[in-house]
Parts: sequence; structure tokens; C-alpha cells
Amino acid sequence: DSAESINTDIVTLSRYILEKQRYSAKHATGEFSLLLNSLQFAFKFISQTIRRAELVNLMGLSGASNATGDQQKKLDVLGDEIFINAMKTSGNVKVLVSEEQEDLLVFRNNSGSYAICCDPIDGSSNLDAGVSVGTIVSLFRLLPDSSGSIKDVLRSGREMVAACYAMYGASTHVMLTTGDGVDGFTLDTNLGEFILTYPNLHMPLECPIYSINEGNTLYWEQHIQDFVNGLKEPQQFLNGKPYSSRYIGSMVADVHRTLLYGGLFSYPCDRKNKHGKLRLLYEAFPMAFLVEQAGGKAVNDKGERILDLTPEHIHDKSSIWLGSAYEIDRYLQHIGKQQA
Ligand code: P6P
Repeated sequence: DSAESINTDIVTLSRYILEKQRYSAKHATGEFSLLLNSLQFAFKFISQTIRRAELVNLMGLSGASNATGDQQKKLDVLGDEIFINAMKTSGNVKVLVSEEQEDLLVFRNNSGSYAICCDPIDGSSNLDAGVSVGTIVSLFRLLPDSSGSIKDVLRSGREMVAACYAMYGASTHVMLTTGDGVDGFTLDTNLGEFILTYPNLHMPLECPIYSINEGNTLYWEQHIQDFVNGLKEPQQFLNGKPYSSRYIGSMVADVHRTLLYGGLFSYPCDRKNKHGKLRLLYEAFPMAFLVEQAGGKAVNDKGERILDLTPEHIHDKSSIWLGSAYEIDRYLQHIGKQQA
């Protein structure tokens, strides 16, 4: 690069967090900044672990055991341990829900005022195929005077203070919202820093892409089959072309594409998954928050706003339809028409 072409004023996630702390009253304590910094460390560590594990697996060393003779841990467990340790040592997290932990974790010695819910490695079944996987996180402030209990996380999605995901693909990306828009970052592995690459992201208001596992068609309610079939018919606004289908089968990858290109992603209820497959606290809630903050919508099969739901148990599931406002409105009209 010639000298003038090098950007010397790059915004790292660390700088972004400090600027947010400086200018945002609600996070002025610095506790939130420290938490986000611990979060980004966890993402970097998981990213590096995944890339190394892939190589180890590919080199046929999957039976390898470490110095103490431990059997090589599954990536889900590794990701979970990395995440829990990063959050516990941050000192600012009091309560932690993880897809990998049956019960809530309460860090009694921490004086923190945050509760965090996460899916440490979402989509891990796709890893061996080299498909992008990710870590999904939702964040709540503890209830007033709470010393950390299940009440801090069985709350409406409206009470989330932040949501983010890291996607471990060709690059490692982080998409983050703290309630005033969405900003995206890309990991520069030489610097070891996340760099701001998608400032103030807004998703397209409409896009002729739908993303759903059509292998479940036979198990869907009829009105859902009718809606999806309707997308395959010639569309007047597309000069007679139908929608395109894109389904990766890794929520973080499908939602990332939807945030950047627009369109619709759905995992509806079906006869196999009566309450849906995706978890409310650490899949539907954070993705719904990010999509709404990027100008999109997120509802369940009945058309209820995802963020207005409240889980009864920490691993509760929900159906979900998320994406561009136009596509979600099409679904709402369809069921509205259906209910009429
Ligand atoms: P299906 C991955 O296992 C996951 O939890 C999400 O990442 C993904 O969206 C969904 O399940 C895929 O489920 O039934 O289509 O394979």
C-alpha cells in the first residue's frame, strides 16, 4: 500500500466500546465495557479453537489426547468452557444460561450486575462440513436488588440491554446491538482486533429470498405450506420470477445473510417440534433484537412479536419468522387473512 491509502484511524471494537461508554449514560459505569471486552476475548478464543480443531480433526488427530490424558473435548463443550470462564473472570456477570448447561449458573463471588444467555457454538453439527457456525448472546441487567436468580432471565425480550453473535466463517464477524442500531465488526487476525466494518447496519426492506428447511414441509400446518408455496409462484413485483431459496442450516449463517441481503428466515413449529426448534433466550431473542434494530421484524407462527414473549423455562423454544419488513408483513397478512 502507498502511504496515503492506509487508513490510520481504524475503529476497533475496544475503541467502539469505550466511545459508547463515554457517550452513553446507561453504560457509563465501565462495567458494561469490561463485560463486552471479556465477550470479545471469548469470541477470539473460540474462533481460534475452532480453526485449530478443524485442522486437528482434518489431520486425523481427532483421537489425540492432551498432556493430562483428557480425551479431546467436543467443540461444544470447549466453546462452553471458554465462554463460562471468560464471563466468570470478567467479574461483571452474575448469572449465566448456556445451551450446554441444564441449569442456570450463578457466580456468587461476582458483584456483577449482568445476566448473560448464550449458545456457545450454534450449528456445531455443521462444523465437519466446514459450514460457518457461531456464538449467540443475549444480555440482561439484573433486576433491582437481585443477588442473581432465575428471575433475572425469565423476562420479556424487551428487557434485553444487548445482543450479539460471532460468526466463524471465512472471516470471524461480530454483529452487535446495545439498543441503538446494529454495528458489525471483522476480526483482523494480525492485529488480534475486531475492526468496525458494518457501521450502523440497515437491512434491505425487502428481498426475494426465503430461508426455511423444506424437508419439514409435511410436518407444517397447512397455512405455512400455503405461504411457502405462494413464494414459489411467479411474483408480479419480480416480473414473474419466484423467490429464491437459501438454507445453510446454521442459524448464525442464515441470519447473517438475512441481515446483509434481506429476505426471510423461518423455523416454524411442526409436528416434530411442537414449540419450534430454536431456543428463545439465546437464539430467537438475540437474533430478533438484532434484526429489529437493523430495521427488520421478528415474530412467531402466530404473528406475536418475539421480543414481547417471556420464557417460562431457560431452555424454552419458539417458532420464529425474521427478516425484511416486507417479507414479514407478507406472512402477517397471510395469517391475518387466514384468521379472517
Ligand atoms: P434443521 C443448528 O443445529 C440449529 O440449532 C440452528 O443453528 C439451525 O438454524 C437449525 O438448528 C437447523 O435445524 O432442523 O433445519 O437442521
